[in-house]
Amino acid sequence: MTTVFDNVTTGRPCLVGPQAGLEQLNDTFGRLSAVTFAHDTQLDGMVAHLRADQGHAIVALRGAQVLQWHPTPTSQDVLWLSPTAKLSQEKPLRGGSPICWPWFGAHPNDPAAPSHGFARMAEWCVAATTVSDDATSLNLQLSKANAQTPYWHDDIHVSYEIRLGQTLQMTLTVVNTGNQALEFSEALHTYLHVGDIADVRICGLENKSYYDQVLKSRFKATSSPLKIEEEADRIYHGTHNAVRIEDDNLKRKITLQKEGSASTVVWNPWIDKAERLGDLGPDGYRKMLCVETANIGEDATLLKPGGVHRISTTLAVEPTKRSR
Ligand code: TA6
Repeated sequence: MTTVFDNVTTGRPCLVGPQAGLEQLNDTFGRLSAVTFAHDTQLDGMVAHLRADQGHAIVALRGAQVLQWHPTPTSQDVLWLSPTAKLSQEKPLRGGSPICWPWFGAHPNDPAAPSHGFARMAEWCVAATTVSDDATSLNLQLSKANAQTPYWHDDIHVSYEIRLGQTLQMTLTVVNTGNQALEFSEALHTYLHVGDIADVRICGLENKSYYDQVLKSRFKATSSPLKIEEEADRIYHGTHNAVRIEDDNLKRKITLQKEGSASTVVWNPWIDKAERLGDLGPDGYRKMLCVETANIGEDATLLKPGGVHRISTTLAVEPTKRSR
């Protein structure tokens, strides 16, 4: 059995899913029922199943994309996933929490470059899995197998840790081992599952200024929690605080804590854009809401030689009593 050493910096086996195969992944990184690797027939791709106490999360190895999170066996999924999601398709999977890196939206100079960077379609390798009393973690690294992209830097090391416990924590770490600074924008583009967007309030962005990507202008939010009643595509700058999503339909509130992030994106395509996108399913826009931990544009990161940058999202869910 050959071990595929993908990331020479650590010297540890960093197994790239498709090349390593399920048997080697499970032999090397499987952790009984806490971490198993499998081919998901519905998604038609390789995924990791993480289990801890009551929680269960599913992570696609392609793009290191968290796809599902059930905090308890009976809870509704906290993340929304397109009903047409297929890992075998040569297009980003809509849903879960894709990683947008090292740019957000269109590339600033290259119209041929993929939207939201190359990381979410890239090969990631499995570097470590750990199980403790309170959490199960999966550590993935951007694989050298992507070196063919013109935006690859041999001396920039990108890793991603998914930590499943009472909460779900997703942390992107970028290390600059070279002698040139690197500037990048990024987002942990989390699609939250809501019962009905009409019954949702977004708290924590009151009175904050934002750039409206639909109206192409800057505005200041009101002093009331945000309700989505039309297409919303907002980039709030200078926001480091947590955001709380109150869902009266599913009778729960989701708290999204951020670290290392100064931008917060709120997106719902609404009716017309959802139809144009074509992969949200019937009335899918009513069931999803993106709240994204980001550093975009004026909040972009400049990582100097020897620098380490971390950005993370931590999701927590609590039931609420509020009736619809
Ligand atoms: O985060 C909001 C946004 O930039 C929207 O403008 C919309 O394009 C969304 O991301 C989805 O982008 P994608 O490339 O995944 O379809």
